[in-house]
Amino acid sequence: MAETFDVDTPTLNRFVMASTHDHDLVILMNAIATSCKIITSAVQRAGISKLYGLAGETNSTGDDQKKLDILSNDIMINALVNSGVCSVLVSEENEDPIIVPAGKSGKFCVAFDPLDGSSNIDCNVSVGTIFSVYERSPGSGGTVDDLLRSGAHCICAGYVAYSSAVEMVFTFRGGDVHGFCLDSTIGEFVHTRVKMMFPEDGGKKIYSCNEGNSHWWDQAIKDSVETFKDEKNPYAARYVGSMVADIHRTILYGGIYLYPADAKSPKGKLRLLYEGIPMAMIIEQAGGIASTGMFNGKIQRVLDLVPDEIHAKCPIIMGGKRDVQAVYDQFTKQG
Ligand code: AHM
Ligand code: MG
Repeated sequence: MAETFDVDTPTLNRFVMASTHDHDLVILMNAIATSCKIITSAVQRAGISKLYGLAGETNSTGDDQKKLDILSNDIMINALVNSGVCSVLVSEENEDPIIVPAGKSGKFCVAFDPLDGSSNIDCNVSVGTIFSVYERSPGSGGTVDDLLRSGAHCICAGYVAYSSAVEMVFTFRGGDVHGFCLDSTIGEFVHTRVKMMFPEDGGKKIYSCNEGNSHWWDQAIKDSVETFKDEKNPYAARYVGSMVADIHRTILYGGIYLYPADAKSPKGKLRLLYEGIPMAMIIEQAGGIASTGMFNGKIQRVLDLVPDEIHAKCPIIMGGKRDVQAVYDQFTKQG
């Protein structure tokens, strides 16, 4: 059979241009996509370029930074600062926000985790980039307060999975969720998944969490996971330990991902601005539920939380309705 060659490639750039009349947003998405292509190159050549291992620094949360963490962070900061459309950047790798100099400043505020899944970097297991985009508040010249707002103000969120293929998934506020695969032969992300939605019937029965923490979990979380291990029809346990990979699988196959609050980490582990909010927006707009579980005495949407600082943490229970409801049922039982 003769090979077909696409002369009308549906690229990410084309999709963004068709989806918005905001030229600055087109520039921003282009800068993010370009950063992720350069990070792809760094991730794929890490062994050859001797980029595995620690850089000898710690990040905002006190974690040891890997060489690839720092490199990916520099790649994103340089692209976003020079895009001319950003005023404030918050990165997992920088304790303080980055305020873009006046001459290059624009209307967007971007929070990102440049290379999420740090524990998987050195063993060539999937890692990812996560980002959320806010617009400056009216009248603001761009301060950190523009980002210290709930997910209701997030205008665009996405992630990129660096895996057997490189895939970007993103959504504009209120829109559908779309997936784009990086075609290395043309260096472009190509639209491959249109309107991503959780499987209607709940999909595969999969639970995904670091069960090594179960000793510190609340009873309701312990009971939920025990329920998933039903002896007649047990769920499968799948946990990569890279949020991007675990969430991507959860949307595509179904199931539930949990990183709950526990006695050791009462606010959970994951960070609200560049892990919780962007993933919650994608999950909800793909038809799932993104909840905190029981947090400060009530069950809340992750998108309703307001960060009190740029590296604020949040508990996360995300997935299809069938499976998150099973956890809610255990909270109800516990009263
Ligand atoms: P990181 O940003 O330092 O990589 O931490 C976030 C990661 C998530 O990708 C992942 O879901 C989680 O931490 C794994 O944590 P743990 O190793 O405690 O299971
Ligand atoms: Mg990280």
